[in-house]
Amino acid sequence: MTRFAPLQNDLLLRALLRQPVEATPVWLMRQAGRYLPEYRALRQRAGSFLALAKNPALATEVALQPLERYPLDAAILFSDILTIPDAMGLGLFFTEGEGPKFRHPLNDEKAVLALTPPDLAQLQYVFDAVTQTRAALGGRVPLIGFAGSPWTLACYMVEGGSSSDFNRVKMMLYQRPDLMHHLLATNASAVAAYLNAQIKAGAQAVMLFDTWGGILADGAYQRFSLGYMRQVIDQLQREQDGARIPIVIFTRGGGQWLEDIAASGADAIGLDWTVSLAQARRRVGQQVALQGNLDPAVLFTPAEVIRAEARKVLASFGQPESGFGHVFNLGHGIPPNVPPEAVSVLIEAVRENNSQTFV
Ligand code: 1CP
Repeated sequence: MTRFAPLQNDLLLRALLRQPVEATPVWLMRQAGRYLPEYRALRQRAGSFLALAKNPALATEVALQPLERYPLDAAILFSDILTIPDAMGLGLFFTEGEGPKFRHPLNDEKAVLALTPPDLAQLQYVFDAVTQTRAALGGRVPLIGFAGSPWTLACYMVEGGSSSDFNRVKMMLYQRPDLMHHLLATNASAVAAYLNAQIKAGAQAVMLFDTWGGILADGAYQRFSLGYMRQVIDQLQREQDGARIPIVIFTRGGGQWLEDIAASGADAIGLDWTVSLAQARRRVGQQVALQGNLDPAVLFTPAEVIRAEARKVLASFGQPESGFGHVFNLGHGIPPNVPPEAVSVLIEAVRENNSQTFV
């Protein structure tokens, strides 16, 4: 017996598994976040982003905020990909306007070799947020859990924060591939254990964010990013309470490697806006579902442009009778200064299309 209320809207899960659906499900990467005034108010009350993310009750409240405004077909855990390196002892902190930073980045060989997967007890606040969010949803829509890819985590761990060129991490990859493989194998074990704990806590689908996979050379991508995502997938629990847990891989800038990603064992590929859904479908066939891929910049344009661009994305995937497996999303996260009304226009446009094409 499951501990949670029965799922009333399983469109997302069916679309990710390429089962028939009566409408295209829609959710948006970074749907909980700074573009919402109610998020900014809660973050101010909590004191910081990390105070929100480390408090399961507040994280639950934030995860539900976008669902109070928009008829979305999924909720996503409110957390961050950098919780894992934080729990490995790197000391995550945020400086206003500068994004994430680590107090103890991996500066030398000794630091890399000393690294071990975290004690999951250190991440209990994340698993509690999963369980509390799932319970608060009451079966309205499924809850997506997530983690960073081993490579994307390594980028932040070696650089000590974000970077414009990721030179340090690339130098390590080229000069000391042995060390890089050691780091990635450690991250892969950590990510697999972390996602399995999220699944046990109540996550109904999981997504790997490979935000920086696209900066790698062809060949290096397969060895240093995709190979380790595959290791993660191989270790994941694929069923919970009798339901299959779909896995989504999102490599930003990964358009040229779709065939390789489709063969990774993932159920779905998240696409950025640089590849058309039509082309992606021709290349991967019925192997995987596709999630995406409206350019987030469209959210800064007038309503009629948003509607037209949303229809183009839906038309690019094609009509439902020619095969299922599309989850409407953006090609990357919602930018922080998007007007919340633009998101309403977008979601309505997707819904309207549903009533016209699904009969
Ligand atoms: O309030 C704030 O100012 C903090 C902003 C913020 C938020 C809202 C950060 C810091 N993280 C998050 C939440 C978050 N991060 C979510 C859950 C919310 C949702 O999707 O609704 C998710 C899925 C992430 C994942 C994440 N964090 C990624 C992968 C996705 C992507 O956008 O590419 C990455 C790269 C991060 C690192 C990170 N954390 C925060 C920021 C600003 C960044 C990006 C830093 C950079 O640009 O390199």
